Amino acid sequence: MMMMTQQLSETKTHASHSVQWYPGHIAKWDKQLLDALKKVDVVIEVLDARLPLLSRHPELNLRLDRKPIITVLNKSELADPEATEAWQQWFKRFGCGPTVLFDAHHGAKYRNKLIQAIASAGAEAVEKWQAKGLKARPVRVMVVGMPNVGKSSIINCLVGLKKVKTGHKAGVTRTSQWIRIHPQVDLLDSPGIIPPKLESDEQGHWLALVSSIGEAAFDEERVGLYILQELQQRYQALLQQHFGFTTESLNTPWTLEQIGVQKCLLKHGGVPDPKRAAQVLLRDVRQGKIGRLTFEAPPA
Ligand SMILES: Nc1nc2c(ncn2[C@@H]2O[C@H](COP(=O)(O)OP(=O)(O)OP(=O)(O)O)[C@@H](O)[C@H]2O)c(=O)[nH]1
Ligand SMILES: [Mg+2]
Repeated sequence: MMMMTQQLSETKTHASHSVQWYPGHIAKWDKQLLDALKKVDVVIEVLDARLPLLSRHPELNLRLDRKPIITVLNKSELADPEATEAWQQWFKRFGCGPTVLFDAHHGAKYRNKLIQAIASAGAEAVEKWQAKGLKARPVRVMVVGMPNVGKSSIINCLVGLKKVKTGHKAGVTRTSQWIRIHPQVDLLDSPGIIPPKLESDEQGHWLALVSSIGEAAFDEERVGLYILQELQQRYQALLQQHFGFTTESLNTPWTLEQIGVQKCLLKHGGVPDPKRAAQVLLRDVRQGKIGRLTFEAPPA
């Protein structure tokens, strides 16, 4: 968290309680986003199904000017199914349009549903276009979302070919391009957007966990310890099983050193290595090795 903290304190001198984290090309994209939004009929916002609200652009809806929005809950195969059900109900009540579950690693299964959702969301725009006597054109759609939520992977599923560069780190996509995904649908790939305001370091920790914040911007040990103790409260049995914690330790907050001991991640002299423990924890949570986990619950 060192770089992030540095940046946070710098920003705090300008606006107290306002935490900003803005890598160069993502900051630039904000203007590009506004320009691109004007060119499309439908917007697909990709969220991480494990962190739906924190991975949502807080102001996107305001900028849409009543354009239809489709919310895609991606990486749904990694999320807790019960929590996902609760989130779907929540989006039905408080969302801005249809919600589509997605798993871009098995995109063929989900592709048609998303294409259908785009077609029905865009139908009104196409009708208006034709009513004006204009030549028919495909529905124009763009994909937006925070870094690493799976935008490019979803586009690859829609296109059916691996045309768009994907990656496991934040900020892989740096330019935009139109892609015809269906005879009647043109799709614009877009770089990820990071929420311009992080209210707290804790939000930064969760975003670091899902790799929406680049590795260089956070301290693995700090994030790891926070995540470990939060997940202890929500998924204690799964973590206990995965790391072999003893039942006596259930009532005290777990530490990275305990993971170090259990997984033999030791430094010289045989003392547990908290940094390597944090790396193992974050990797295992990210990859779903501990189980299907969701990191936030719908607001009451
Ligand atoms: N498990 C799982 N991993 C996924 C899914 N979708 C994408 N990923 C992985 O998440 C990482 C990021 O995917 P990208 O498609 O590059 O994400 P992006 O939103 O385009 O990222 P940026 O271009 O950095 O903004 C890659 O390692 C993908 O393989 C999914 O549904 N399930
Ligand atoms: Mg991308």
